[in-house]
Amino acid sequence: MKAATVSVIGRPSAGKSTLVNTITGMKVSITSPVPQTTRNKIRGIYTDSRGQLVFLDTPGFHLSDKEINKRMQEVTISSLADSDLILYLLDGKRTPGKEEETIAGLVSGSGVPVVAVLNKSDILTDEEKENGLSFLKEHFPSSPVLAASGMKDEGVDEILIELFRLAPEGELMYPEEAYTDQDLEFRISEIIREKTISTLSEEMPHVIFVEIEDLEYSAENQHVWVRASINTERDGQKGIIVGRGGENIKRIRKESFKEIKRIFPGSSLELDLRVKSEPGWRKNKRTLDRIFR
Ligand SMILES: Nc1nc2c(ncn2[C@@H]2O[C@H](COP(=O)(O)OP(=O)(O)OP(=O)(O)O)[C@@H](O)[C@H]2O)c(=O)[nH]1
Ligand SMILES: [Mg+2]
Repeated sequence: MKAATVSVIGRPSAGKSTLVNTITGMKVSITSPVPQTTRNKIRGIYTDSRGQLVFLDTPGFHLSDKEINKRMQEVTISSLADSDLILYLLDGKRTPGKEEETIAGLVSGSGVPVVAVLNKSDILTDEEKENGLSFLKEHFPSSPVLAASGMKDEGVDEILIELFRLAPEGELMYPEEAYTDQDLEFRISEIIREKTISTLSEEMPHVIFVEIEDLEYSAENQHVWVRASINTERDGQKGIIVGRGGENIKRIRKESFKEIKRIFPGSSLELDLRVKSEPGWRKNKRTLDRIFR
């Protein structure tokens, strides 16, 4: 039996969370077209007859001195220290620059065995493929270098073959049927955050965080009650979340409802969403401590 913890590392929007969802066959980690969606270390667990791979989906590494970015960088760097293997994803649609060089340096300098993947192969031109693969071969001369599309599930089996090949022998760390270890509150708050992000334009996703204020689950009555807040950074941003005539918040609620229901099949669900503001939260140590717990 093989068993390994695998950090999934790359720039924001490289497709890390999408790939982890494809591999586990579950919605483990939220995704969006907006960079810096993932904020925490999210475990996605894959088990088959070869053994078990515990993927750590990480926040895309973004060079920035802002407090929140530094917290996200810490999450990513601490994942490297916890891992037996690294799955490095390069977004073939973006030309590598200083940020990519920094990540490649962190990864190769960690001493952890690497599988290097050029991602989004489904939309790359031949030239982009060639450039991406030569970047990876140059930076990881002794690692397997592959091209794949996490979204289209192309080349993903080959990634698993290489990861299992490099994985150490070991016992399962989680039960065979496990696919994540996230607690219920966190999963629900992430679903609401994803649905909120998907209704917003470019910059707004970065100014929100979601908190579960109350969660009651009665297995006996098959009833779930959730009260959550969507928090913005300024008072004036609340109206954008709510939308004209409450149109936006209704959509967020409806989409969140559908997905939260999937976690509790057969139960009835009450979902109460509130929009609040917590001015300057991205610089507030106590709020950041709650988010990056
Ligand atoms: N064409 C294509 N698009 C992809 C692929 N993988 C991910 N995407 C898209 O790229 C965007 C970012 O995907 P995510 O999985 O959220 O990326 P991430 O690396 O987790 O991003 P952060 O959490 O922000 O670091 C989304 O719009 C995805 O649909 C892929 O293989 N091909
Ligand atoms: Mg992500």
